[in-house]
Amino acid sequence: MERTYIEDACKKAGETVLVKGFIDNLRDSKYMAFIVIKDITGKIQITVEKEKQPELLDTIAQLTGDSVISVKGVVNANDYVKLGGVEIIPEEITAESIADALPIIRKTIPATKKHKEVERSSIDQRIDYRWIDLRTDENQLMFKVQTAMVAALREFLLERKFIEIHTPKLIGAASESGADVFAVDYFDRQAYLAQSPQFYKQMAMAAGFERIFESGPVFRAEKSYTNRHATEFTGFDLEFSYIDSVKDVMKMEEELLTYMLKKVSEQYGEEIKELFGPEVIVPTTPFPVVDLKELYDELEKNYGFTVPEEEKNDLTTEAEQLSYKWVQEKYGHEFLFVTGFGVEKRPFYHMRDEKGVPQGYDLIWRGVEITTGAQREHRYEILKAQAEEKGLKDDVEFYLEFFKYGCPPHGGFGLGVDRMTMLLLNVGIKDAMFIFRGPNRLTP
Ligand code: AMO
Repeated sequence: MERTYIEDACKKAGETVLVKGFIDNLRDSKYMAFIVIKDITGKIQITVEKEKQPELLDTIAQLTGDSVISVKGVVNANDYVKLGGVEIIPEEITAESIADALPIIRKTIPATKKHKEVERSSIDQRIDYRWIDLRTDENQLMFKVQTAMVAALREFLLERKFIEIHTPKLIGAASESGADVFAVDYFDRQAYLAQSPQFYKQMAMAAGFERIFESGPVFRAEKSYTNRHATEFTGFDLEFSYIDSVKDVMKMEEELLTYMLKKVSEQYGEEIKELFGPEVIVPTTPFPVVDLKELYDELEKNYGFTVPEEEKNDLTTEAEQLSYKWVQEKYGHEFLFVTGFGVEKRPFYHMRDEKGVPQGYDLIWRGVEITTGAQREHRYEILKAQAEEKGLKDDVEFYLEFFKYGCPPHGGFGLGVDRMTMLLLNVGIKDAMFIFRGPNRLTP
């Protein structure tokens, strides 16, 4: 017999179905056994009246929480069943895999008259057994939401003539900063893990692709122990040609994110609210924009927040967080474009205006940076001089070649997929990643 997904089985009252999944809950009492079985689409109760079905008792006695079972039985509509008013009266139960007692507590178990509260395991303990942790409704929803998020981004771009590319992750030179790069042995040479598809996104512009995007792994050798840094994360990067200024890049990004949030809200808004709490807010366009200097002035004026003058060429973490309060109060918005960063804080490939200001931005969502974007310098001589000014020469020679044989003006940005997931659901980055990678974490 063919397997039926549980969400479909729930609609088949009166029919015999075969369902398969993990045991989500098990209550085995003297006369009755109630087994809640869960697959990726939902949960359903299996109700056993023991007297009527003595042939099932041996199997039921072996079962433990999280064991995997197959159940063949008749779907029965029953208003007394709390879980959706439907149950399965089994004919056969097969134990496919019996689970040992679980090594982690996935959710706090509230105190009862007889037992004290059992505290939830820490995120690090849960990551040790991530596959068990990932079985929760919350975690499974998280990855369905992430799928919808990335699918919406892709959909938006495909409709606008973007081409999807896949660039190498083993590279010969650092693109962002030499300090944060992982070196790996590459036969008799040294290679690096890509910190960004930056150089290759731009190569695609020189190749006349006009509009490209890539979703892929990004590696950063940063010893950061924050709730928003990982040493490997998923980047969603795009680049497009024939722009007039960085404003075109910002416009593309705000339209892209608005589209994505609308899709996520329609598909999962209610479930997200129910399981994680936050509302999915579809933003209005245009997003607010502020110059870095003006932002520091505003933060000082409104909240008495100050930083030393020499730090005002970059956005500090505290300022980033506080900017959320400000943008909400001033614009009733969750997003904020920040422009006007100092040359010394931006990569050499950002185009600069006549005053030398890099034509780039950071996009802050709910107080956390999710993007860096910019118009790029596509004029060979200027780009070469900017690279030299940053002390980069031989390493970027191959990249500079991209601009020697014709290259349109272009720009683009990079989004952190894990950061977006984390901010959307109000969890930490370790929770938001399938498996987190940090300075102390290389397994599982
Ligand atoms: P940037 O270095 O700002 O820009 O990275 C782009 C986005 O990637 C995410 N991100 C991270 N996420 C998790 N852990 C980290 N350690 C981490 N570092 C960055 C953030 C960030 O905004 N080449 C440019 C992009 C471009 O100009 O197109 C770049 O890599 O969400």
